[in-house]
Amino acid sequence: MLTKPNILLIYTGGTIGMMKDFETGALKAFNFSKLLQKIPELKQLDCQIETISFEHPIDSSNMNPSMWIRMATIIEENYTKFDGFVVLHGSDTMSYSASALSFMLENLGKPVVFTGSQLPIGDLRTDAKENLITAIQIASLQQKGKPVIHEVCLYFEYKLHRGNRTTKINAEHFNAFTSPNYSPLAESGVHLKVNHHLMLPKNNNKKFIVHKELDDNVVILKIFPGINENVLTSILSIPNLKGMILETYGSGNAPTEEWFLSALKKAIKKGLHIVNVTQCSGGSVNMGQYETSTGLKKIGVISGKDSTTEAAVTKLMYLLGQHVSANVFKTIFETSLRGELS
Ligand code: ASN
Repeated sequence: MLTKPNILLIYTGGTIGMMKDFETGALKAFNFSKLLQKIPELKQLDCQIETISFEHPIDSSNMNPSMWIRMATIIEENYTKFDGFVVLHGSDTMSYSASALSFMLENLGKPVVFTGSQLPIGDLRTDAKENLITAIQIASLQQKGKPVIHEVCLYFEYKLHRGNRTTKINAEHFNAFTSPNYSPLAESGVHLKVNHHLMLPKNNNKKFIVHKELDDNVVILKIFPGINENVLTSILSIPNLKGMILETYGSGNAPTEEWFLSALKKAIKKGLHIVNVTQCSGGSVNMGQYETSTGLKKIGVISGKDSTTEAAVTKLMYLLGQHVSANVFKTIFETSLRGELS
C-alpha cells in the first residue's frame, strides 16, 4: 500500500495569517493555530500535514538572513521525515527568501514551495485558500513514490515558478509575482499542468547540503540619470563592503563618464565584487553590446546575465559566505548554480 506524502508546513508570517489591529486598523501577524482552523478543507487533501511556526510570525518586511538560516535549519532537521515542504511567507520579500533558500539548499531532492496571499485567510475574498491548498498539492506530487519537484519554487495565483526567477510586481493584484525570464514550472487550471522539461533534474548521487553562512556586507545600487560622484564614492567607501549589485539600464548600460568608471575600477581592484543586473523587468545583461557597457566589462564587472536582483543579491551573500576565492568568484557567479540564470 502506498503511504500518503508527508508535508511540513512552515509558517513564518505574512498577510495570509494577519488580522486587523483593533486600535490602529493596521494588519499584523497572528497565531498560527488560528490560521489552520480557518481552512477545514486541508483535511480533505490526500497527504499528511504537520506544521511548525516561527515563534514570532513576522510581516516579511522584517525578513533577514538569520531567518533564512532558521528556515533552512527547519528543513534540514525535518528533511528525512517529510516528502515536501510548504513555506507560508509574506509576499513582500518572498522572492528574496525563495532565492536565498535555493542557494542555501544544495542538491535538494524534495520540493520546497513558498506561498502566501494578498488578503488574509479570514477575508471573504481571500486568495489564501487556493494558494495554500494548491501549494500543498504541488509539494505532494509524486511519481513512483518519489517527489516530482526537487527545487525551491514559489506558487501564487495559479502559477508555480522557480523561486529564484521570481519578483513581486504588484501590491494590489492577486497575480502579484512574475518570472520574467523563465516560464512557469506548472500551471493550475482545471488540471494541474506540470512542465517537467523546465524543472531542475534530480541529483541522485549527491548528498543534500545546507549552507548557513551568508555575508550581508552587500549593497544594491540602482543607477539613475543624475547619480553623482559624491553619492557613488560614498557608497563604495562603506566600511567592509564586499559586494555590490549594480542595477543598470537596458542590457547592462551605464554612464561612460570618467569619474564613474574609475571609481568602480578602484573598488574592484581593492576586492569589491560588482555584479551588473538590469533595471528592466525582463531580458539580460550583455556587456559589450553597447559602448555604454564595454567599460564595465573591461574593468571586471561581473555579469548577472538575466538574474533578478533578488537572486543576484542573495547569490552574492551566499558566495561571499562560502569564501569563494577572488580569482574564480566571477566565473562562479556567472554560472547557473540553481537555475537562476540562463
Ligand atoms: N506585508 C505583507 C508581508 O509581506 C504583504 C503580504 O504578505 N501580502 O508580510
